[in-house]
This record gives sequence, C-alpha cells and structure tokens, in this order.
Amino acid sequence: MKTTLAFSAALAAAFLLRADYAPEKWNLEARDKFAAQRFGIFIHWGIYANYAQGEWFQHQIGMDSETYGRIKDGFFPSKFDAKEWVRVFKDAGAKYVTITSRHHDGFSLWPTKVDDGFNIAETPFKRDILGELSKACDEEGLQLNFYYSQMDWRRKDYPAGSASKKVLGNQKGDYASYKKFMISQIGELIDNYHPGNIWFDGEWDHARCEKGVWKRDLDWELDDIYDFIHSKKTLVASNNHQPIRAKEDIQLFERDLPGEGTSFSKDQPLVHDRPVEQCDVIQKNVWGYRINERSFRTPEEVCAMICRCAAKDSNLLMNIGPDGSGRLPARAVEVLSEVGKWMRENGEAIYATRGCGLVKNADGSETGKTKKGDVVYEITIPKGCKGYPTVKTSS
Ligand code: JFZ
Repeated sequence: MKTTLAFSAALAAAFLLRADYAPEKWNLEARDKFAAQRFGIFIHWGIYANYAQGEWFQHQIGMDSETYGRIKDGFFPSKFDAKEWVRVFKDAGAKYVTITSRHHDGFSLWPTKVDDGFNIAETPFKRDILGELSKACDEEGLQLNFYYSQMDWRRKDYPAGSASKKVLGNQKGDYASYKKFMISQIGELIDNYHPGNIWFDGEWDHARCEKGVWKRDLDWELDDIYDFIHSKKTLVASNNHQPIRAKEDIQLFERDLPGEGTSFSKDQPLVHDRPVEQCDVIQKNVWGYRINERSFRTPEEVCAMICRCAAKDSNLLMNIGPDGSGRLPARAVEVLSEVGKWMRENGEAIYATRGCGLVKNADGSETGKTKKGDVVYEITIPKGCKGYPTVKTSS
C-alpha cells in the first residue's frame, strides 16, 4: 500500500511537471498568426559576406576568431537599403523576415551594449542594420523575427562542443556567464525591435542522437531562457533537430519536408500540435553569401516548395544570402519576383489555410490539398517542377 502511494505520488509529480506549462492566450494567438503567414524570407548576413565563402568559412578553414574578426574593420555594405529589401520580399508574397541577428561567428548585426565590441557599431558602417530593417518591415506590415546562434566561435565563456572545438579547442568556458550574456542580448533584441520569434540554432553543438537515444553534454537551462522570452510576449523556436519541447512554440525542420525524416530531421518526429516551419536555401548548398554558388532554384521549384509545405500544414522560410555590399543576389531577386506573380494569382490556396496532405502520383506529379473554411484547394505540382503548380478549388 505504502509503495503504491509513493509510486502514484511520484507519477503525479512527473505528470504535474509535464502538465505544468500551458501557453497563455497571447502565445496561442501569436502562434496562429505565425502559421497563417505561410511564407517568409530567411536572411543570413554578417561580416562573413565579405569573405564570400558562406557562413561556415571561419570553421571550414579553422581560423581563430581574432584573425577572422579583422574583416569587421572593412565591413561597409554601402548598398544596404532596408526599404528595397523589404519591397522585394513583400513583392514575392512573403509575410515575414527572419534574419541572423548573430551567427556562430559571434558578430552582432545591431549595436549591442553587452558585448566587447564585436558588433555593427564597431565597423566603419556603424548603422543599426536590425533597426533599419525593423522600421522598414513595420512600415510595410511584415513581421520581423531573429535567428540567434547559441553556439559561439569566439567568446571565452562559451563551453566548446563537438562542432565549435575545431576553432575553440577544448575551452571549458563558463556557462553561467555565457547564459547571462545571451539573455542580455535577447532582451535588447526584443525590447528594441519587437520580433515575433527568437529562432535558436546551435544547441546541437552539445547534443547527438545515438541509436535513438539523445546524449547531451551541457545543460543549457533552456527553461530560464524560454521563460524570459515568453515573459516578453515573444515566441520561441529552435533548430535543434531534436524532439520538440513543451516551451518551444514552433517546430522547425531544416531542409527537409516536415515528417519526412530524410535529412537533418531523421531523429525529430513531427508533432504538429504547434505551427511548423521548414527552412531551406534558394542557392542549393549554402546560407550565407558564396560568390561561386550559382545553383539557384527556379521560381517553379520555389513555388512547388511553398505548396508542398502548405499541403503539409507548414510554413516555408526561404533563405537568401546578401553580399558584402548589402545587395541581394540578382538571380535571387529575379526568382522572388516570379514567385510573387504566382502568389498573387494563387495565394488564396496558401495563406491562412490548413494543410490536408501531399501525395505523389504515378506519373511523377504531386497533389497537395489545403483547406480554408469549407473551401478545399487541390494543388498539382508538375513532375520535376517543369511548370508552375496549378490550383483547383472545390467546396
Ligand atoms: C544551421 C547552421 O549551422 C547554418 O549555418 C544555418 O544557419 C542553418 C539554418 O542552421 O545548420 C545546421 C545545423 C545543424 C547541423 C548542420 C547544419 N548538424 O547538426 O549537422
């Protein structure tokens, strides 16, 4: 009897812990608003654009951050025009923009007060890039969100993990100090620019999945960080490639259709009790600007991706890497402009719909279904994306 009581108390405690968190009303509304947007533009931009070799360049060649960081003294993107960027994104039919506020190299795109000067204010450019983008987004009614890297290839207090040790060595770090720094920065981002969500990336530096079992070598104390973000009425997402946690508001899939498990998301079951977002690249192999990466997707392919995601009840976050002068790659602008034409004709089948599934047909085409109220949209994606998707309506 005694054992049974103790056992049920333990069970209840465990259950309470799990049931402990319930999203508030503002949060549920913000999730719905996010899901209805369906199509966003991802921007990977930082001083790495000047090396023109993608955002992993420092790591690829194993450069220490002191040497790597010198390029900040030449960062002067004279062609950067936030209004022009936002015009291009809006014209493409995007409803939101997610930009790298700080990537793995540790460089901040806003004049943060809480670092040691590795930020935009300490470049010759000086201008507050996130501030300008936030203002332009507000004016055009686009939602701005911030990618934020948890992994850091520069700070002395960051505990080196499986990926970062190539540039940090076996640095022990001081997580309490690093966590305080992250929270201060995120506080600045939210207070100054009011993002819809903080989009984390890099937790995987300290986690791996072996035969279905997750092994973690750092406790990120995520509850504290997530609670802080929620206290400021901002959503949390994480590109951690792990099963979603209670306090994460959006389930992310990297370069993989939600639930397919074909690439990065193989250990990440689709839960779908919250909004879902797939991020992907317009230049097939890289996120940040790489001068010789010419493998742009066609407009037909991007439209097909939007449709597949919508049919899977997911958003698509399509990435572009601006160059060191602040320009969006010309081909990306052309592709987006064509996507925008298709979205103006067919957006009704995409925005604010719920996905009802995607099937592959015997002839190699795909059929996706979405729904809004009583209206069902049947979307056909031609084999090999040889043409644009077509939409049929029924009710
Ligand atoms: C991550 C970043 O490293 C990348 O630069 C980009 O920002 C993308 C959106 O997110 O990509 C990853 C994340 C994890 C792995 C690989 C790429 N991984 O665990 O192998």
